[in-house]
Amino acid sequence: MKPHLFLLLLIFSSSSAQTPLRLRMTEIARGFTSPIGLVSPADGSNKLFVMEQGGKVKIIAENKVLPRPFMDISSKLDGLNVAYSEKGLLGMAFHPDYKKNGLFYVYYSAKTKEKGMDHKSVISSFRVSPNDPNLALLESEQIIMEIPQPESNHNGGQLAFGPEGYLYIGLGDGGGAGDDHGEEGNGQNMNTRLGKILRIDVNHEKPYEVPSDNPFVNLSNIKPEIWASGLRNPWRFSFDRATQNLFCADVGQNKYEEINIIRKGKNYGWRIMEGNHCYNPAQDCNQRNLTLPISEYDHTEGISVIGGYVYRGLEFPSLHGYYLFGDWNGKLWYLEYSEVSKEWDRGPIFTGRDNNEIDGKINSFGEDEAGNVYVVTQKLFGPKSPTGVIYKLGY
Ligand SMILES: [Ca+2]
Repeated sequence: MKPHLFLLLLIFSSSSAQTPLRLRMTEIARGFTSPIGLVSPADGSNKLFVMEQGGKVKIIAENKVLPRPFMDISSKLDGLNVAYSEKGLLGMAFHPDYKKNGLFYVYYSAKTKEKGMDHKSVISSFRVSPNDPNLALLESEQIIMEIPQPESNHNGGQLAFGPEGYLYIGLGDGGGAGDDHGEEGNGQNMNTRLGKILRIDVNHEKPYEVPSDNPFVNLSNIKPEIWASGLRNPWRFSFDRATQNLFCADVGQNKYEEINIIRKGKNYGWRIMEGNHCYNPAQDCNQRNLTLPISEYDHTEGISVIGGYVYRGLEFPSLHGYYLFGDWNGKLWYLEYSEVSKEWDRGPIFTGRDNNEIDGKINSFGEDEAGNVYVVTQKLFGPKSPTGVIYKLGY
């Protein structure tokens, strides 16, 4: 082969498929039952808190799971079978001043008596015991927000504090399929908090206040808590510590999974669009004022996108700027911003197997105080199936 032809082929092949990222998954702890998240209190303790869907929060300290849970709110939950339910304890975030005020926030699914509703989403604050840093005070609960849920699925569940200290909450479209509640569905209905990312200020005596710089304050028929709209099931989102970009993985309907960068007041398209494609109507949909994802893949590759983190840890500087994420089916990917194309390119993450799939399902990702990124996995599902394993990602 002539050298210049070989060079041409090389250029062609490198532009059509992103280079695999070869990382190592180091097991940190195992034995969790339906683990659905991992958060750090960022208090200098290096402890990790693992949420189990059934209502327990367990502490990993020095790579060991403490025998007594930090918290158990299973009695507060609406009935669920963790083998298939999307309800339960779904999210948790520590207050930025947790070390001083002991406050943290959880998102869970509770029973409701409201007619026509399946359950309600509850966002509450709790306090850690002043006498025991490894024990939450259940009686300290203050309910911040309750949102009626018409169906059992698509509940979102992510909680995260933004760099400015406000609390962001991810809510799905109310569930069922195709967002068929009401005339236009919930994602596009600005008079419901379903299908949105909310932004609230919890640093006040009353449960919460709406920040005055939210995009839709003082408008009739628009919920002022809304930060962004048009989402289907924003199961996991995170802030990039360096750029403060809010990366949100929105789980798709039948065909497309997507990653978005969430900006103030933007509409991310659901149910008009699924990813970059018209959904309802299926053709010639009106895309005006809609913000398209930075990346999508179809259901030949995955089934439910699981949002991760932009790596900003100190341990692996060459990983900086990579958005690490996956799919529930066990596949791991990265996104990398190209200064040339001004787009985010997606490539596979290999972790020892001959493909980018792990041995198990991916439920969530987590990040510790130092910026290390963790994968929250599970092999078998069921109320008594402690097959959850937490891995750290790195070289
Ligand atoms: Ca979208």
